[in-house]
Amino acid sequence: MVTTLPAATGFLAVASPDSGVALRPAFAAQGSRTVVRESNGRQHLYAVLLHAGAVPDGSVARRGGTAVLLAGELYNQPDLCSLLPDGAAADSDVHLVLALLDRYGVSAFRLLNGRFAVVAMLGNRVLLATDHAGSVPLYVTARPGQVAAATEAKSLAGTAGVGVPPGARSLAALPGARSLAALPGVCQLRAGMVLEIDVAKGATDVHRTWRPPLERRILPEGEATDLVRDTLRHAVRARTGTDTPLVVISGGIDSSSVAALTVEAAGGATIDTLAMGSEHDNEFPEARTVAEHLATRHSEIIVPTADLLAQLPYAVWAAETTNVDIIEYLLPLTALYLRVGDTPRRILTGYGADIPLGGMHREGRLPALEQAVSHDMATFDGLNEMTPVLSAVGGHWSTHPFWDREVLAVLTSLEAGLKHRYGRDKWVLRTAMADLLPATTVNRPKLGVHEGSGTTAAFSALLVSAGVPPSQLREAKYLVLQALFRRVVANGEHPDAVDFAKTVDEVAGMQRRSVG
Ligand code: IOT
Ligand code: MG
Repeated sequence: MVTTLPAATGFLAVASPDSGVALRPAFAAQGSRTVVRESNGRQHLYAVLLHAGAVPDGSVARRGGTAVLLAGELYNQPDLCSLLPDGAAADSDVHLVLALLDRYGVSAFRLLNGRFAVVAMLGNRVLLATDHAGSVPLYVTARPGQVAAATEAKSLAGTAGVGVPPGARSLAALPGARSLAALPGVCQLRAGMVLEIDVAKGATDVHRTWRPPLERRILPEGEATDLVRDTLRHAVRARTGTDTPLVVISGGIDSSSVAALTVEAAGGATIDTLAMGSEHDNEFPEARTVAEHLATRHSEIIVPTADLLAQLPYAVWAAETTNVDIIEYLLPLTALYLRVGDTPRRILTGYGADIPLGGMHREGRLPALEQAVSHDMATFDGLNEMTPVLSAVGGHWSTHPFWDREVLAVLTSLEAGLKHRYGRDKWVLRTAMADLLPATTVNRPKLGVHEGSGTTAAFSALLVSAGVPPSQLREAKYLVLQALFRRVVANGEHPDAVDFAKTVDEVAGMQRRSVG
């Protein structure tokens, strides 16, 4: 089957001097699985690759003592190819990474603009790498003689995968990686990081490949809006693939901008758009305005509130986080992705625009806006809000143009007065897109997906009806997510095996007792 999805979307990989390591992968992401075995005389690399198409040719590359596995994709291939001798055109992203590793060593990862996780075996070392945003989460367990890495933590947890066996000594420290309190022995790589491990000795080296810009640029209005539109246009173009793209739209400025530029990139072909809502709350009229203006093939999906909440175990299973705010953003999207259909789709979203633009921050004073942007850019890492697993639970690949490396750098670094101007939030984006969208869309105030879909309100109402005192709501939500995480990530259970109503009742009971 020809697909426009990346060659591989996830993996579990183990490097060891020993042969015959058993792999027991656990993935929330759907797809075919292929076992890969590589050896360079000093060590073996065993992996299970997750992919949508037939044979994942473009996800493994080898030469000499080096083998590279890549889950995800690159967005600056033409630039990268120009760096290779004779302007060699690499046949796939993973071959490009191999060639660049050859030429630049570990610094090759500083060149990549993409959405990926990489594991590479070089001589007696292993390299693990994330993209600038850590947008494809990458987890690792290591002990002398064995390094295991996976794009989902559940593959390394407890008995499910190849986690540190009881009694085995794990590496004292994986510097630069974040340990997960809920999963002892498992660490998550940071955004924009390469972790280099000498497998036999257990020695590690950390390389950082990206940092959010701290400096701010001063630009005339016209230059700023041109720069934003051109950079975003480029990012969308790099993400549209060869089949009809699908853009999930709320009718807000972020997703509408992506939809408008996707229509442009499709060059006359009709694209698909999709909006979701519950029976109580939706943004259907606003989304329809955009769809009609752009002449997209538009659909609406209604997810009843009870069904939406019942999918919380799926959201935690996919995103592997217990952060309440993040799960409330991601739950409606999870529900949406599960209903997109059986054919694997490439999905573009407007997710993440509010982080560098301060869009969630509804107040115009520049010091506060700047503080919000700086704070959010310093704290996004590890929240997993961009994870491709969210859409992969429905068999799809999602990508977020606003978190393209170049778009993110531009948006973050613009001085705050361009983000809030003439009393308008996200002024620079709204103005940049004014010619491509209806005026009502350009001027529409921000409504978060958790609000527009009624998710936050419904989750609160459910807990209150179970007897949680309103003052304890936040804590109760967190406890529910923690209980779900234990089941579907730490214990590797399928979300359908979790009795969600019972979980809510147990947490509510605990809360009543602790208050009463
Ligand atoms: P929001 O910006 O409302 O939605 C994110 C994306 O989800 C949209 O751009 C759109 O592609 C899709 N989407 C939203 N609602 C719908 C809908 N009804 N139907 C179909 N698709 C929809 C939270 C938020 O408000 O989402 N995300 C923020 C902030 C993240 C904060 N994280 C952090 N501080 N680390 C964002 O920047 O996107
Ligand atoms: Mg938005």
